[in-house]
Amino acid sequence: KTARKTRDFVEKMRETDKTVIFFYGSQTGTAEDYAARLAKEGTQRYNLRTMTADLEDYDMNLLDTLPANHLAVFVLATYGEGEPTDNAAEFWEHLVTGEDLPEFSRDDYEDAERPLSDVHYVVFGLGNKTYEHYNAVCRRVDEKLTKLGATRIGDRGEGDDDGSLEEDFLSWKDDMWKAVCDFMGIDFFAGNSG
Ligand code: FMN
Repeated sequence: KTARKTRDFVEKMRETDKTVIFFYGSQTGTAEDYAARLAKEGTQRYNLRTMTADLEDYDMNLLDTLPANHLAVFVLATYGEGEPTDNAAEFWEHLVTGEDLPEFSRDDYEDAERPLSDVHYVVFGLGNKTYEHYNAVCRRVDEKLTKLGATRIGDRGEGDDDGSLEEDFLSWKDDMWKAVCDFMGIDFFAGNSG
């Protein structure tokens, strides 16, 4: 008999005492690697309790149940004609290309048009400027999350795999950590003193 893994990431965060979850949409592993690096840096540098999560392993219609003092980070690659990776396809359909107002799980919203109004998120996209739909997945996810009432922490980051992906990532993430520390109420400079 095998143990069944929960698809409820909020329950998993509660059970394992995590407050920041790094979701990745990745085909060949780059976004997954970036998510892992960010999660590790958050723990080692800023003492945050982090975990990574493959988007296809969890029920993303529970996003509305993420506590307001927690954070969801999305690290998302774009493929094809501005399409998501296979592991992000269900999330993409639910959030972006599905019905006008995606269904979430709670039934006690103050504003039914803004079901994600307690949710705080960070987004970084991986793409390549030689493609027409540059970083379309992170852009449309960002736009939709905001439209549904969620609050982005810091600026959206975008990396260009045509040459500057790693530099784009590195130059984005320090300001991102500053914004995340402000949001989480922790001292950014303490993590950068050594
Ligand atoms: N990047 C874009 O911005 N837009 C695209 O439409 C796009 N299509 C791609 C199609 C293919 C077949 C490949 C190999 C890459 C494409 N990219 C596109 C670039 C990838 O998003 C980029 O290489 C990314 O770093 C891959 O991340 P991953 O290793 O996590 O899958």
